[in-house]
Amino acid sequence: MARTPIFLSKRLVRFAILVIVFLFIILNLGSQTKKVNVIENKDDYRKVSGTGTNIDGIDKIDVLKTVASAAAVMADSQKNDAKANLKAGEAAEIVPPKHELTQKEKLAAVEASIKKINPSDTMSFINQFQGVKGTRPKACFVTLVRNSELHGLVDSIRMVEKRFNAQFKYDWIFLNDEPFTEEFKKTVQKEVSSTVKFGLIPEEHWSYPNYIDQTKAAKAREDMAHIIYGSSESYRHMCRYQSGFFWRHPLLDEYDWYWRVEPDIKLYCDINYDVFQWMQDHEKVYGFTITIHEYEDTIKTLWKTSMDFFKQHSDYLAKDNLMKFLSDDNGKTYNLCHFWSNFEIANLNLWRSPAYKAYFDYLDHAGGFFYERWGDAPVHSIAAALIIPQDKLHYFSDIGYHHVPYDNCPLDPVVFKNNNCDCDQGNDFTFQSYSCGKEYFEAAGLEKPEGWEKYRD
Ligand SMILES: Nc1nc2c(ncn2[C@@H]2O[C@H](COP(=O)(O)OP(=O)(O)OP(=O)(O)O)[C@@H](O)[C@H]2O)c(=O)[nH]1
Ligand SMILES: [Mg+2]
Repeated sequence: MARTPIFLSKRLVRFAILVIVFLFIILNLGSQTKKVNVIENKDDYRKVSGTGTNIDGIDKIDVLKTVASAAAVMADSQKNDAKANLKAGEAAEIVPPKHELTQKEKLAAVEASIKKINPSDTMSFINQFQGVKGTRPKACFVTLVRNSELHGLVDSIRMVEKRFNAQFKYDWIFLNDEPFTEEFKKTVQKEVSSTVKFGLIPEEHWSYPNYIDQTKAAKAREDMAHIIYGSSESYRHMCRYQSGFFWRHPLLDEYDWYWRVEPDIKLYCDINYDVFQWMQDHEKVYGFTITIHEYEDTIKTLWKTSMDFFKQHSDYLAKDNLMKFLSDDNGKTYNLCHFWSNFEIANLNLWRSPAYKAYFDYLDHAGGFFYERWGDAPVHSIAAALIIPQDKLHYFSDIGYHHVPYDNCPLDPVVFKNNNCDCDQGNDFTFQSYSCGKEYFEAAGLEKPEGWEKYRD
């Protein structure tokens, strides 16, 4: 009889320990979930990822630490979980419980899946992220802009909202090499009907890499003062950024598609269908509205440098590429044709591909963004025309578009009428001789619209 109370109290102590362990696990799991949510919540993700280093007072390193400590808490709680099971005598062996992947495990899974594909085949790289047909694509607008361009930007936003986004509501990301002013942010937020995100560009994406000779770059700017933007330093950083970095901004990580919009552009017609969905469902990669010839003086060595790269990496060339659009002599010389990149509706994974990253890196080391004035338009165009098959490119003949001083005005009378176009077909640039529309139609084997010659100047 005297033993019973001791036995009972031992059982009570064991029970109390179990309750404490159980509570500990619950609390740990609770705190872990909360921390992970901090970066999974869209608004907080915006705060965290805005600059790559620091935005709105939150340091990215802190976030990584949060992820790491959340993973540690998770691992601890799993150990405790297993221990608790054993204590309760319910499990004969320790079976790790199912859990959400940690950040490290997620990265390892992505790396493993990349290794499985052929890294030189850009389409197979892009396809692994391809959304299911009919589902809404992960897409956004992206605008690189200065605070001083607010007025022209509002005009552009109003056009895009009226003609497209009021109906389709895609997020809009604004990027700047300087912090946006409160006035800028407030005004833009009022104009955009969907989620708006503001990002500061990390300094390492908008400065001289250590392999650039800045004295040589300064001399080049002096020598090129007679060329448009030839003396501008910021224009060169802008072109390099649009070529090699905007798609690396953390704010774009969650998207597969973007539509580039600049201040002071116009959309002349209604767009009654979801262009991102159309691109995704038709398995297109790069869409444009205007083609044009480049100023030769700005890209004196771009073609030679590009061809040197592709000679060393011929495996990056797509089989059915669009070399004919770029060159009239099978690659020997550049005919200066390119897609005008102030408008682009494209798949971000094109630029994230091993081929494009290696190409950009090669160009960047050659120095022409600073020693000449290489534009992002010919750089994007040469890559898009060569590393993906030609049927992955799409000319949006139905999107009425204006960037000073040229128009894409739909020539098809049905499109013009049905989409309420507000432009002068006589001004359409597509088949004028300074454009490269004729070259594009011929290289891609497309039939030119009836009467196209009458638009040629
Ligand atoms: N934040 C920032 N944005 C810039 C800078 N320079 C250009 N941009 C943006 O980059 C895009 C391209 O610049 P633009 O000046 O339009 O270049 P462009 O289209 O070749 O020349 P334009 O014919 O003058 O329009 C635009 O969206 C600009 O707002 C800069 O120094 N800082
Ligand atoms: Mg512009």
